[in-house]
Amino acid sequence: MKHIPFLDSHTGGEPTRLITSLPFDLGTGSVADKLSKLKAHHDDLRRTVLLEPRGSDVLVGAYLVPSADPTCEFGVIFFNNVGYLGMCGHGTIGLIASLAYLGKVQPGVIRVETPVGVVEATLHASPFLSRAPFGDDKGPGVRSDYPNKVSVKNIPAYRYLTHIPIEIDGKTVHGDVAWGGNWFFLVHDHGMDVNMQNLEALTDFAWRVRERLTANGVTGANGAEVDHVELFASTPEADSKSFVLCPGKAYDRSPCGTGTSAKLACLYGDGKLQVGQIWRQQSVVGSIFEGSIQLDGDRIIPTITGEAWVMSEGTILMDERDPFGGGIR
Ligand code: PYC
Repeated sequence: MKHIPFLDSHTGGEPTRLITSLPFDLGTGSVADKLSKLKAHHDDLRRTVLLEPRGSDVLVGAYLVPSADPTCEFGVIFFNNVGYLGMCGHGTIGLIASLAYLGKVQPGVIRVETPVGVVEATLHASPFLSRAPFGDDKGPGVRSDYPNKVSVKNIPAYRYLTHIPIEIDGKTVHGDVAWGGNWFFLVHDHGMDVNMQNLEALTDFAWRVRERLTANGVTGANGAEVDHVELFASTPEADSKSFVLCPGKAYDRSPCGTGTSAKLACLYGDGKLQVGQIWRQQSVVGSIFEGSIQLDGDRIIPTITGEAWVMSEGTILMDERDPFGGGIR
């Protein structure tokens, strides 16, 4: 029987399952090299950690790995129910808050190597947008004083394609293709209600948009699959509200850090966002990320701020006899 410790957090409602120590060696290469080895030799662990009956489609996983970049303190590889992510904004916020809970980081700047580049997280000393819903005392032996507000300076983001038409049920909608650490299709003229009562219809619509993108050959740079779809709406509570469908058909409960980065790139491209201006992006469940930009040539460097809460910690038990212990596939 193998034992693998985990720590679960959520960032604006979206969970991150952190694995701080892997049961195999991924060598000394870059985090991108480590990801290649994971894909080639150890994908079973991703399924074991995230799939039912132990996990669920909603979970995003994070492997903490050594960084090869000497300026970084950590490396991280994010994964989901169907594969691996380039970067993950909510996951990075969850990672840093979890490391703070574990006493492995202090408030300040923490550089993290991801498969798509280095991100710079700032762990703030004080709480942020809301208080923990269960009050200060979360039970015996559980620290409730760890800092949990994190800003993530992401890799450069940019818009790749503008106003691409897609036909769904005889109606044409338009979207932009943008990179924010993953590839997104951002749609505004969908006419759907973006709220919790409409989740099934939103999921169905966004999934069909994704299928159409594939059918129409709409890709990101170098033929990359556009595997995240964002539907935007207005809200009195923030600058924008969004429903984000992830590659494995689960929707993001957070406003999506990489998706908000892609959104900021499009806003900047449209002249609707200035350097230093704060953009408040709300998720379909009501959580909020704050975003702002700096410039890097024709790309933007987004910074996304949110807060994460640790929820549970435990040990994954891998019993070789269990027919579903490696996940229901
Ligand atoms: O926050 O970047 C993000 C993210 C990607 C997929 C789920 N969350």
